[in-house]
Amino acid sequence: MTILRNDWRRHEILEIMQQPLNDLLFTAHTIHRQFHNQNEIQISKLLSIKTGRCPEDCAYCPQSIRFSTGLDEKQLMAIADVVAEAKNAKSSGATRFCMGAAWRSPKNRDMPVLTEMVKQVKALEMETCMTLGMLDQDQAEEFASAGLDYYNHNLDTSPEHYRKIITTRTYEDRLETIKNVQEAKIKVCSGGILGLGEQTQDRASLLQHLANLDQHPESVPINQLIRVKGTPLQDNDDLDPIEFIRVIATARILMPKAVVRLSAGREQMSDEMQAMAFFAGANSMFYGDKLLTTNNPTENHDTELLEKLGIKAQSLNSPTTSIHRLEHTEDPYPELAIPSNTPVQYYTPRQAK
Ligand code: SAM
Ligand code: DTB
Ligand code: SF4
Repeated sequence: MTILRNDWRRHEILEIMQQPLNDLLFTAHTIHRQFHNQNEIQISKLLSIKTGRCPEDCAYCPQSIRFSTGLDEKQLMAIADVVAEAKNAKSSGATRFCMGAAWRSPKNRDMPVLTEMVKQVKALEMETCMTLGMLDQDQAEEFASAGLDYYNHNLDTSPEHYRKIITTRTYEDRLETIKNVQEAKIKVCSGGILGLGEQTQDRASLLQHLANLDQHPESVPINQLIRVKGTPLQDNDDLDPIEFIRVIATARILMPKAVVRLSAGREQMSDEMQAMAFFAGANSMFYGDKLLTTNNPTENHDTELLEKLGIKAQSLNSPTTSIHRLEHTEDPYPELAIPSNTPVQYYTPRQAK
């Protein structure tokens, strides 16, 4: 077993994900400490720069034009307003500003405004991230020239389950955008959502597709579905928190260098569950009372939580942002590897109610 693999088989991932929880957490946390500062967390702030009326049909999303969710729709924001929000985010401790738009893909006529936003937010000495839907190669290059640091484009779930969730764009379309972003040398932020009615196999498959990209994403957001009234998934079953933690820990093991983000859904999580996610390898989160259109825990709550856990917000240029010490592909912890001839004790996860 080598460290930075991108040839993971589904059964190997299932073996990792379904081993006894204490073993899984121990391995994940050991790897976490080797690649990251376990007491630091990267803080991003989200802003919806264009809200609602999206032509896509993502069944989880409150911004699709096809569902009545009572959303306050908003046209593309002016550059100055976005920059003002970014300044606020910086003063509240965020190091990255993530701008999201409810689009299938950005129109070429909007590119000058979007690239100017990137330049002006970057001028505040913040990292920039955008999530605007599909990007073609030219658009990715334009963003790279403007200095965009990250592009968020999620695979969301397994290819098989994906077809039940989104019909207006394919899994291959998503992989194509990720390829365009990587070729433009923009860092990739790509992850998924749990709670879409998927099975354990689908979760393993999502992680397999992320970890088997030519290059692992630099950032892997793991979202818990926020069940928004009016969307087709509003009545989905609760997700078992332990199953969620298993995915975080497995992502940490498969993609040791990636920053794993405990993303949407924290408002519905207990402090204990979040603490366990940080132990399992999550080391980023969105800060601020709002995500794009839904609520996030209050800043007060998060400040108290981080204080209780002794976790500090990472600053840009802190030595821990470049702690990627292990550049080789040798396995530095062979004792933790699961020998291929070890009979694996499966257990059947309780079906979430
Ligand atoms: N429109 C762009 C796109 O879909 O690529 C960017 C914005 S979109 C809101 C970004 C991501 O937010 C989605 O890929 C999905 O993973 C996540 N998301 C959207 N609605 C969510 C919900 N109700 N619960 C959890 N995550 C959600
Ligand atoms: C990601 O994976 N999660 C964030 C970010 N990337 C853009 C978005 C979460 C959105 C949650 C629903 C909402 O607030 O509209
Ligand atoms: Fe549109 Fe993105 Fe929402 Fe899908 S997730 S409906 S593409 S805003």
